[in-house]
Order: sequence, then C-alpha cells, then structure tokens
Amino acid sequence: MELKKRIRLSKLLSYILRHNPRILHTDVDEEGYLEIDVQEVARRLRKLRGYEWVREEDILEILRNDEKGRFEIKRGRIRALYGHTIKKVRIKYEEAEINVLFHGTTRRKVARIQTEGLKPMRRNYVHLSPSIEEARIVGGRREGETVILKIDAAKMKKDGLKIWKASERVYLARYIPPRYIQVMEEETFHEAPYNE
Ligand code: HQG
Repeated sequence: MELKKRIRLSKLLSYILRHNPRILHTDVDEEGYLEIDVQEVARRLRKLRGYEWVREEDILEILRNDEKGRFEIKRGRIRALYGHTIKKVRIKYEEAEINVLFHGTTRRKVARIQTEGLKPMRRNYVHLSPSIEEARIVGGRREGETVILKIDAAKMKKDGLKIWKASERVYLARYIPPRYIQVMEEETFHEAPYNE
C-alpha cells in the first residue's frame, strides 16, 4: 500500500473507531471494540467512495504497525486505544508510573488552561505525552505558536489523582487542575531528563 493511501486509511479508521462507527453501519462496545470483524470492516469500507481498493490485509498492516500505538486487535475485532469522543467507551488502562508528563498546546489557549486546568474538551480524556518532543508534535498539529506544559504526575499520584497509560506515547487523565501545570519556557527545555 502506498504511503498516501496508508495515511488516509489510518485516519479514517481512527475517525470511525474514536468518533463515528455509524459510517460502517455498526457500533463499538464499552471496551471500544467494533462489533464487526476486520474482514467485514474491509468489505464495508470498499463501499465508500475512494476506498474501493481496501483489503483486509491493508487494515491489519495499519493496525499492527501503527507507530503511536493507536489501535488494538483481539480475536479479529479492532479498537482505538485513545482519542474517543464516544462516551460509553471505557477502556481498562494500566495506571501510569511516570513522574513528569507534557502537554503540547497553542499560546492562545494557555491563559484559560492556567485558570481552569486541562479539560478533555470533546474527548473522554485529556491526552498527555511522555516527552517534550512528543508534546511538540501534538501542539504543532494546530496553527499558532506551540507551548509545552509540564505536568507534575508524581504529585497528582500522591494526591490521589489518576493518570493512565494508553500506549508508549500517550497518557490520559480525566482532568488536570492548574496547580499541577507549569508553562515551560524554551530555556528550561534542556533541563531533562525528567523521567528517571
Ligand atoms: C485544549 C492526537 C482551553 C488542549 C494527538 C488541546 C494527541 C483547552 C485542545 C491526541 C483547555 C483539545 C489528543 C482549557 C484543554 N481551555 N483549551 N481549559 N483544556 N484545552 O485534539 O491533546 O495523532 O482533543 O490543549 O497527537 O491536542 O490523532 O487534544 O489543544 O495524542 O493519534 O483543547 O490526538 O493523536 O484538543 O490531542 P484535542 P490533543 P493522534
């Protein structure tokens, strides 16, 4: 599968699994798994304009090789591991064992985040990154200056607030109160490593 097709199909799968399984005339269960198997997913995708070429193998290749750990497959059924807006999805994540996390956002959102904390907005969770580099990519998806927020995960844990690990590159929380958030200035970036 050429790169362009691969990216397009990966984005569509993310969209279907996180937000809108109705596109394939099906639903996800509470663990986030699609109710139809991969073979049937391929069959239904081929009915969509521009996706007539999709084979079961293409979907499997994307699911298995995703560099960010976006997907999971179990007994022929697939799910997204994070990013959901579908409220009934409740995946059992392992609790994070990490002291510091980062969140990449844009400058114009910072003031509001500092007063009201980090909220999930439309998604089920706030998404966090284990490194500054990763957070920079997340923030860079949006137009405007990227700002990196440093989250005191160790203190949150001590205070009884939960953080979960969704994949090697994505951590989740229900909400981050302002007292655990520090706006990073460029000159402090070299003060890593943070997670030892
Ligand atoms: C902001 C992608 C104002 C928050 C990414 C963010 C990630 C606030 C936006 C994953 C706020 C929500 C998720 C507040 C939060 N006031 N703005 N109180 N609290 N925000 O897309 O973290 O590649 O839902 O800073 O890489 O950008 O698709 O979250 O800018 O891992 O797999 O509200 O999605 O992963 O935006 O991205 P999003 P996100 P994939």
